[in-house]
Amino acid sequence: MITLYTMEREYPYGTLRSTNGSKTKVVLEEKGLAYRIECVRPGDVWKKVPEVLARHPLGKVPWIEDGDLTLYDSTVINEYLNDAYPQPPLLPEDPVERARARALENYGDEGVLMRYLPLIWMPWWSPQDKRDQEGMARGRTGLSSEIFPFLETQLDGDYLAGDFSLADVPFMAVAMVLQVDGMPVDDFPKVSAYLDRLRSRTSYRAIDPATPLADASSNR
Ligand SMILES: N[C@@H](CCC(=O)N[C@@H](CS)C(=O)NCC(=O)O)C(=O)O
Repeated sequence: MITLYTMEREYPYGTLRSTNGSKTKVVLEEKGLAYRIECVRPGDVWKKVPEVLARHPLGKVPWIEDGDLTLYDSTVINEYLNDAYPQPPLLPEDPVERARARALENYGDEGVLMRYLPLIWMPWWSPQDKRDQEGMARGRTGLSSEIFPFLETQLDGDYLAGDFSLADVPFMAVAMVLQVDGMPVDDFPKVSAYLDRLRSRTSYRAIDPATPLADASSNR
């Protein structure tokens, strides 16, 4: 069975999960793979303790264990899962469409999950009086001034690259964060419908802030 090492914690307003760990969880769910979660203590990640660095040389989550393999980085892990467990395929067959899907995945990862989303998400893990409200506002402004206008131009169908694919996976984490944050997206009708569509997928249940830790995986 695959083990996913990630950060997840329950709060009165919902279960908060690592955005990158959630990317991998979504793919495990979409593939119908059996897996278990090992919660890594946030303090051990922030302090880069040797036990974390031994599995992830950058001292981050997620990483997975699959048999003898230990593998880190959500994008690399998701590509591995798609190669090792091909059904259902999560990338288009055509090389050009495949490359386009990967480029959009990179946009979600680098442009959103590494830039604007942490400004909004990390404060939710702290008490309200300790949250950097200005940083949160900067994160929301980044989404509404840069990311969502671009996505509006990319969303012609239900998903970013044909059927649901790895390109959509980072945006599952965006859907999760905004469900807790409540940032309005009404000015972007395609994005708003897209985020609702992502939330209606069965795999979303495993990262839904309304799903408690105890029963988050539909595959266990
Ligand atoms: N590129 C990595 C990024 C991983 C990442 O930044 N994870 C966050 C949690 S969502 C983390 O561990 N942050 C702790 C740190 O950067 O010190 C991936 O896609 O897995």
